[in-house]
Amino acid sequence: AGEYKTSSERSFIMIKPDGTSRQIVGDVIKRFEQRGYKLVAIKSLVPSQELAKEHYIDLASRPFYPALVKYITCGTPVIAMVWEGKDIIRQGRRMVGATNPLEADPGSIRGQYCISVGRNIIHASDAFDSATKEIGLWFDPKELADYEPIAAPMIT
Ligand code: RTP
Repeated sequence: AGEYKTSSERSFIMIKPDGTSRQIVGDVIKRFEQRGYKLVAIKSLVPSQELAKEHYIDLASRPFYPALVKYITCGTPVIAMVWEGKDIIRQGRRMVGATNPLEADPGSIRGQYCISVGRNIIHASDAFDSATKEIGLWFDPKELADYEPIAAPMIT
């Protein structure tokens, strides 16, 4: 839903507690970097109940909502990130893979690392509107870097 931006499009990508435990943080970052995306914010935190509930507010009426909030706030940190670049919202969803690991492409992150919908290791915004909301929820504007990558290597 909503409009898609091009090169400055941003998405909220979060490694969930089971992803942190499984030590896939480096691989996830590497996949997005090597695909060509720019990391504009990253932090490790244990989300409060309030934050987790608000993040998943659209699912509040679903039977699994309490368990979902408990999982996200279990005490193991999540890795909250903002990635930027062409089509990052749609590409991020493809790279993460389908919600149900049984339907996740084997080359996707979920398809490679998990087997259970209730422990599906990573989140990616599903639309422009949710990306905007989630970035605002998890990050202060000051935490988002606006930069042009410098040419490397530098001689001096
Ligand atoms: P996410 O928001 O985490 O990226 O997941 P999604 O859009 O692919 O899927 P969504 O339908 O929004 O569900 C959010 C998360 O809720 C958990 N879930 N558990 N036990 C269940 O049946 C069930 N269904 C969904 C998953 O962690 C899912 O990612």
